[in-house]
Amino acid sequence: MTKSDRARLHDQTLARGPGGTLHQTAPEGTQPLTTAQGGPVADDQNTLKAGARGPALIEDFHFREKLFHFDHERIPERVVHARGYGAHGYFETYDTLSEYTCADIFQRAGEITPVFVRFSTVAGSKGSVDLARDARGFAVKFYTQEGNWDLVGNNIPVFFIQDAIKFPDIIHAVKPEPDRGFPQAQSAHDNFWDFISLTPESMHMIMWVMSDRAIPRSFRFMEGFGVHTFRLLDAQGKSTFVKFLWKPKLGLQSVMWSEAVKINGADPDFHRRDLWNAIGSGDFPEWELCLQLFDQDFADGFEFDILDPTKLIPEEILKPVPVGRLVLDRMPDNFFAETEQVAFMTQNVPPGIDFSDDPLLQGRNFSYLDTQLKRLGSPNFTHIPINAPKCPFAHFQRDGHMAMRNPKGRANYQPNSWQEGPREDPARGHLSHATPADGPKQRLRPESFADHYSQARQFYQSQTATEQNHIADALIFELSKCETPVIRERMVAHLLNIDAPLAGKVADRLGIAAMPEPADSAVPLRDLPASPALSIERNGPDSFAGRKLGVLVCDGVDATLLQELSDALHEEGATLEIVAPKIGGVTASDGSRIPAMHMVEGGPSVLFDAVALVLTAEGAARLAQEAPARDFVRDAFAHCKFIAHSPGAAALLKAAGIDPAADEGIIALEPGTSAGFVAACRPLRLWSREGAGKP
Ligand code: HDE
Repeated sequence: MTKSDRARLHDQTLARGPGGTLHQTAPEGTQPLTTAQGGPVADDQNTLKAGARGPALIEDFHFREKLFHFDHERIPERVVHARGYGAHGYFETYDTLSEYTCADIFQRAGEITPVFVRFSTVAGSKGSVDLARDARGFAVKFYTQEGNWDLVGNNIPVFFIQDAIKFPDIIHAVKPEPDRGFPQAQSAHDNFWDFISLTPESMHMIMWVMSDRAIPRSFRFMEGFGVHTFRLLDAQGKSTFVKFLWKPKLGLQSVMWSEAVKINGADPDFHRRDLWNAIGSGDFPEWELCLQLFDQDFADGFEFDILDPTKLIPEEILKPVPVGRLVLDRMPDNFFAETEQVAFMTQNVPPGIDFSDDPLLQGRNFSYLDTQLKRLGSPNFTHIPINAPKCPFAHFQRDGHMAMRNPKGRANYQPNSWQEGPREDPARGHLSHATPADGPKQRLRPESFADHYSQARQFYQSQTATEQNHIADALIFELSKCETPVIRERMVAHLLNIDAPLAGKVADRLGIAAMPEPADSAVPLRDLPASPALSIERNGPDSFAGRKLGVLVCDGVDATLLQELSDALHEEGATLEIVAPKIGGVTASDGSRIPAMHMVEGGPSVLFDAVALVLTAEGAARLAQEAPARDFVRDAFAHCKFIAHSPGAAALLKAAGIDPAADEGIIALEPGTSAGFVAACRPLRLWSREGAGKP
C-alpha cells in the first residue's frame, strides 16, 4: 500500500470507523497529533488488536504510552492545604523602607514585583468543598530581584499550637478519623475536639475558628497574616521585629453557617468561581501589606512573648503601617502547572528579611522543603517555571531526576581554578541576624507562653453581639457532633476561663446538667481591653462594590427597571446575575430577550449578597407555587439579606411568609429607586433581623 493509499484509508476510517462510529475530521491547519516521542499518530480511536474483535496487542506503543502517562498524572496532594486556588499579580512598594530593611523589594517607591498567590483551606482534601469551617491559607510568592520571598500565611493571625512538634497531632486529629475515613473537611468530630480539649494553648485559635472568620464570603474579602514575628535587617545588620498583615481593599465579609452549608451543595467551588469571575471581568482584587514594626524594648514590655504564635499584637497597641499593595490580575494558564505545583516555603526569604526564634516558624522552615520532595518528586522542583526565581541565579546544584537546567563547562564546585561558575558575595548575600544562642539542650516550653486564655477572652469580647452569637452557635453545633460527653464537658471547662456566659449558653444548649469546674490555668487570667480591629462587622466595607445581586425575573419583566438596577450596580462596582424560571431566559416588557445565568433551582439566594424580585404579578403568582422560588426569598430573609421587590412581586413574598413591612431591609423597587436600594445594601446584612441587635 502506498503512502497516499494509507492516507485515504485513514480519512475513511476517521470519517466512519469500521464499526460505524463517526469521527471528527481535523479542522484545517490543525497540528498533527504525535506521541510524546514525536511520532505522528494515525489512529487515536482504536487500540491495535488481533482482528476487529480480537485481543489487544502489547505491541501498541501509542496505547501503552498514552495510558502510562495517564496512570501517572496525579501527584500526592498537599498533606495540609490540599484544596487551593491561585492567581498571578504584582506587588507595588509604596515607599522605601531602607531605614528598616535592605530587602531589595522595599528599596524604591513604585517598585513592581511579580507575585503568585495561593489561597486554600487546611483540612479538606483536594476535591473538598470551599465553604468548610476552617482557616484559610494565604500564601504569597514574591519573585524579587534578590530571590523568591514566600510569605506563607493564614487568614487568622494566631495558630493552634506553640511548638512544631505538635503539628502532626493537630492535623491527624482534624483529618478524617483513620478507622472510618470520615468526616471530610470538618472539625465537627470527636478526634478534633478531643485533641483541642486536651490542648489549652489552642483556645485562642479556637475562638477564631468558631467565628465567622472561618467561613469567608470570598478570598477577596479576607485578611491575611504572617502569624509569626519575623525580623527586618537594614544594610548595617540592625534588626527590627515585624509582623506582616494583609488588609483587603473591599473590606471584610463572611457568610453565615446556615448559608455555608447550602453554598457547599449549590456551588462547592464558590470561592474559586468568585476569584475566577472577578479577575476575568477585570475587577482585580487588592490588598495592602501592612507591617507592625517594633524593637526589643517593645517586645520586653509587651504582655505576651512575641515568639508565641498563639498570641497577636492588637492593632490598637501597635498600628499596622501600609507599605505596599498586592493586586491579582491574571489567572494561571494551567491549574496543575501553576496552582498545584507551586511550592511555598517559609525559609524562602531574601536578604534583609530574617526569622525569629518562634518555635513554630523554626519547625516550618524544616517542613516546607521536606514536603516538596515528597509532593513534586525531585530536588529539581525549582526548575518548574512557577517555582523558579525571576532574577538571575547561578549555583552548582545539578543532576537528579528531571534536571531541566544543565550547566556547561568543567567546574561543578567552587573555589576552582578554572575561572568558571558563580562565587558567593558577603556584601550582597543573605546574612542571619547575629542573635546570641546558647543554653542547655532541653525540651521545655517557656514560662512566658503559659497564658492560654486571656487573648481568647479578648477576642470574644471584641466581637459584636451578632458575632458572639455566631461563635456560640458554632461551638454548640461542633460539640453536638462529638459523641463522647466528656469531650463536650472539657470544652465547657475551658470556655469558663474565656467567658462565663458563653460557657453557660453552650452548656445549656448541649444539655450539660452540671457545670464543670473551670479548667486549670497555669497563670492568673488577665482582662484585656477590647480590640475593635478583631471584629469583621466593624471592619466591613462602606460600599457594595465587588458584591453580587441575584435578580429573580419572569417573562414580561419591566425592562426599564432592570436596566436601572443594572446601571446602579455598575456605578457602585457591583454585579448582577439573572435567575429565571428557565435557563433559556425571559422576554422582557419591551420584547427584548434577557439571558439567564441560573434557573431558580440552580441559583439559590445563598449565592448572592442581596436579592431583587423583579416580577410581574402573573409571574410572581406562578413562582409562588414553586418551592425553590419560595426558598429563594425565605433564605434571603433568614440570612438577613437586603431584598428589593417590584410591585408585582407581592404574591411571592406572601407565599414565602414575608411581610413587606417586616423591616427596613425589605425595600420596594420602583423606577428611580435603584440607586437608593444599592446604597441600602452597603452594610451587607441587616443583622438586627437575626434578633441579636447591633453593638
Ligand atoms: Fe503550613 N504547611 N505548617 N502553616 N502551610 C504546609 O507545605 C507546617 C502553619 C500554610 O498554598 C505544607 O507545601 C508545619 C502556620 C499554608 O501551597 C507543610 C506547621 C501557617 C500552606 C506545612 C505549619 C501555615 C501550608 C504542606 C507547624 C500560617 C499552603 C504543603 C509548625 C502562618 C501553601 C506544603 C500552599 C502548607 C507544614 C503551620 C500556612 C507540610 C510543620 C502557622 C498557607 O510543609
